[in-house]
Amino acid sequence: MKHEKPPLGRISTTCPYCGVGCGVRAAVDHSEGDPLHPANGGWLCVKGSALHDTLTKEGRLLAPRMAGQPVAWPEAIEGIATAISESVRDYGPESVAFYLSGQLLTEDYYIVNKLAKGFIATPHVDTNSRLCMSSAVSAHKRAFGEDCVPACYNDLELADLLVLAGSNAAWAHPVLYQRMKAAHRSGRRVVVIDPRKTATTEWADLHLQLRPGTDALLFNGLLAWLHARQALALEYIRQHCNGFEETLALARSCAPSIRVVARGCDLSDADVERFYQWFAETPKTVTAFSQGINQSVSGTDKANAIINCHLATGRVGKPGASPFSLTGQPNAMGGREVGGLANTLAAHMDYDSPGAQRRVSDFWHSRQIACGPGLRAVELFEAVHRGDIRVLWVMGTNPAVSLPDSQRVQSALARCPTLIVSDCMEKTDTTEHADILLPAAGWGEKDGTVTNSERRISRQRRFLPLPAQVRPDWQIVRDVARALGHGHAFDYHRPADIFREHAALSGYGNGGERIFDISALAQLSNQAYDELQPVQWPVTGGNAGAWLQTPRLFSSGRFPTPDGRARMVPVAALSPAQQPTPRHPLVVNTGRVRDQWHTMTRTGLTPRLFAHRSEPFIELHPCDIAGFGLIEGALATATGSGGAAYTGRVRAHEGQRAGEIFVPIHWNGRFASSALASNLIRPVVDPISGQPEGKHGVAMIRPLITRWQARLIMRESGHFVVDTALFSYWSRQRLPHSHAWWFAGSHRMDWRAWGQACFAREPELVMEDTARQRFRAAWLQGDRLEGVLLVEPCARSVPDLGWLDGCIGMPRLLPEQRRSLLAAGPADGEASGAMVCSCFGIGERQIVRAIRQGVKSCEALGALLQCGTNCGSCVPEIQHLLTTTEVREPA
Ligand SMILES: Nc1nc2c(c(=O)[nH]1)N[C@H]1C(S)=C(S)[C@@H](COP(=O)(O)OP(=O)(O)OC[C@H]3O[C@@H](n4cnc5c(=O)[nH]c(N)nc54)[C@H](O)[C@@H]3O)O[C@H]1N2
Ligand SMILES: Nc1nc2c(c(=O)[nH]1)N[C@H]1C(S)=C(S)[C@@H](COP(=O)(O)OP(=O)(O)OC[C@H]3O[C@@H](n4cnc5c(=O)[nH]c(N)nc54)[C@H](O)[C@@H]3O)O[C@H]1N2
Ligand code: SF4
Ligand SMILES: [Mo]
Repeated sequence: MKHEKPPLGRISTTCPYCGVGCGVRAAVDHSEGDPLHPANGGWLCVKGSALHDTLTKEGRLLAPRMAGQPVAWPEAIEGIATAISESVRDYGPESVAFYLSGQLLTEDYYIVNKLAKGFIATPHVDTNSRLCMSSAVSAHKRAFGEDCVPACYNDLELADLLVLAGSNAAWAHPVLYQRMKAAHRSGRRVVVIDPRKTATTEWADLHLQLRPGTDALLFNGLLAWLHARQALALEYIRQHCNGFEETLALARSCAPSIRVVARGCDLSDADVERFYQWFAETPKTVTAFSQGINQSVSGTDKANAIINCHLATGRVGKPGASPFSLTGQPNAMGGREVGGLANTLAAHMDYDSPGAQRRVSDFWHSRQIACGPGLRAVELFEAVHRGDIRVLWVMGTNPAVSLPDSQRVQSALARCPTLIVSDCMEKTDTTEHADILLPAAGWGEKDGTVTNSERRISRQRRFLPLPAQVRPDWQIVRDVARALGHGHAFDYHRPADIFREHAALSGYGNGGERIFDISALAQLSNQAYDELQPVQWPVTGGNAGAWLQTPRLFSSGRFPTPDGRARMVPVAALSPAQQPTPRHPLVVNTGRVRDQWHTMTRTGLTPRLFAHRSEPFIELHPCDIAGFGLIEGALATATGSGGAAYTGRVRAHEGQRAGEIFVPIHWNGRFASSALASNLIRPVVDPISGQPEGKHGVAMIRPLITRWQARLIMRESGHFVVDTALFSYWSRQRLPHSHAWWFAGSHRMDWRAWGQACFAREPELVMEDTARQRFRAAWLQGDRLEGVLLVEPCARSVPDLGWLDGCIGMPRLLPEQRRSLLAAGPADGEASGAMVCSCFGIGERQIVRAIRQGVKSCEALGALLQCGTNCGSCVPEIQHLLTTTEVREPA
């Protein structure tokens, strides 16, 4: 492994966002894609490109706190150790639980898992990967015997048929998407299976816009159809698979014909047949799947239905032919390696793996080890609510936002006698409930490893100074372990010490039966660890078993099951649990937007990443907008069957199926009044994986009737606090030079007095029209604009803030600018519209104008406006505008 040194002053590290795991060359003030990293070869998406904008002290948690008061570290560590040991003494080890995250580094993850299961002896260690990958994990275990992703990224490029099931890769795995597109060649086909049109479906040769939740039926139908057409690899099945007859029988009884499948999935017969035909005739087929498959009560079955079709055609772990579960978080895979899920023990060993408990406790030298699976996320928080769990330590995740039924989760957090939260940020919906709050080092401040979707381990390296009172997660856990009296087993001085032990455990007593084996890395020197180049597991230093052929697994047809054969799993195509009723007639789909990351604790800091979607929204088909008495661009409230609500701006989307709404998962109590997607999702789970049904809630929707809508823009937000009682709706966003809010409500307001309170003084300019519910005021400091308040009877008449934000950025206003302040811009001003290209700040209206003037291609638009020429994340949207904008013929 040769160490390629980055240019002077740059450190090679890994992006902390998605599971693509792109290499980044970072310096204190700038970062760029690492051209030598095998995942991205130099590319970064818009989130990766904006990483540096998020490295601010703003909102950071900079000292430990107990009961809201800053304390010194020794006191915090002692407080935690006392809470844990008292709880163990009085209520037993199972009264202590840990809730972890796929965003922790492997070393952090390993050490918590060891402390909890091996020394406190509680099995209750689960992770947000339960909400993310656990169905794929269960499906891999059922089919292959171990949780292994057989494919590698190159397979996405080599495939002649690429099936993307429940994946919006264009937004969620943007660099992989770019790689797939760049490898496009004639004859290659792309099928996207998704109930709504997305940036990814724009690229598809065939979009199967199925009824949500019906994927298992579609793939069962495929298996039956392939069999009827004699398109199965019977010899491969005979040699390498068990369970074929039963699996086929159930598939045929659920999905006897194309007609039945098409009806069930709400697709046309012709489209279903076309997909089946393409699958039959294309040996090099990859089916990549993500949350549209996993986040379902039948997520494990859906994934197995996909894997069944690949096994039955012998397309597993071959170049360009494999099922491929795409991981979401940067270290979702690393968490699975260490055993962070409640049903696993450590290093790909389950509690019921023969000899595993003995082996792991020997290796750890622990006297008492947890002896059976712990509670999985949803059950875990129920146990907290019941009071069975009395000490809960949440690390690197924001469950108050991301778990279903957030009201219930928040009340569990509030009841928990000792809630410990480790986070980089001071204020999140979860930290709000913490009794002990620990300031964790963030990206750039810590060292360790992460593993991406293709099993590739990469280093995250530190390139920033560590704020004085901030600690990396592994160090905090080590100190607590020492305070609990386990110092002998936690004698770590650096992440490399932990990594070596983790690598050694993977090989310990592993006679070749566990594929996850990186024991060749157990002897790395500190320097070799520092210089570790991206490497795919297994890494066994030459004594690999028959199936260990990186970069792919299972190419030989041998699997890590007792008899070496894969298992096809009979799958009954069950319906989603949350079904619409007359009171809640709409199906709720939830997911990601391109430029935000989860609960926005980092991406919400940068103006650039707000430009694409600036407010919580609800997307509906235009017929539902009319049918439910809504108005596009106005506010609406969706109410879930649990009674909680989500308020957002109505967006019409032709690509939404009628009767279904889509809401983003990102907004939360820090950014809006009531915009938690999880308010619309009930905590029902897949019985096998325990993964919640995050993609299928039900709701009623009604317009939010208000008397006025207002926008406030301020240079400094200072100590401004939203008085939530005044408003039916608020949301906030960052602009390049200012902070901005939306407000809407019906209270009779004295706007002059309210504005005065916000800025602590009289406005310089005022325009008031009480009869029409209009009020506009501007605050200046000499020639500098400090802020503006605009109130209108409805949202439509509220002007865009782009021009005003530009004015706030000016060192001094020009006289004509000053005159236009209350009009929010010159009368002839050209607005740029909703942001499309965040890298160069190019808006939809600018692009549409250029298209109308005759610019015909994405490349030509790039040459003219620069849009789409940096990270490329917006190219699908530009292409969409090119196909949907009517070009005005010259008169
Ligand atoms: N920009 C951005 N990127 C991210 C993240 C982020 O927060 N922001 N998060 C990362 C993480 S942790 C994850 S897990 C990944 C998730 O990556 P994805 O799974 O690709 O993203 P989602 O938007 O959650 O959902 C994907 C699609 O599933 C569809 N879907 C819903 N129901 C069904 C169904 O029944 N069947 C099928 N076939 N499709 C359905 C939705 O319409 C949606 O378009 O993204 C990662 N990347
Ligand atoms: N309805 C619905 N619900 C969903 C989903 C969905 O599609 N629909 N998606 C689910 C999925 S796939 C996922 S992955 C989850 C994500 O949901 P969460 O994990 O809850 O979301 P994040 O915002 O990523 O939370 C990470 C937290 O860790 C903090 N943090 C960042 N770096 C560090 C660090 O190094 N150390 C520590 N200690 N803290 C750190 C951040 O500030 C943030 O508060 O949401 C799930 N919930
Ligand atoms: S695709 Fe974007 S978010 Fe994902 S790892 Fe690469 S740069 Fe980071
Ligand atoms: Mo995820």
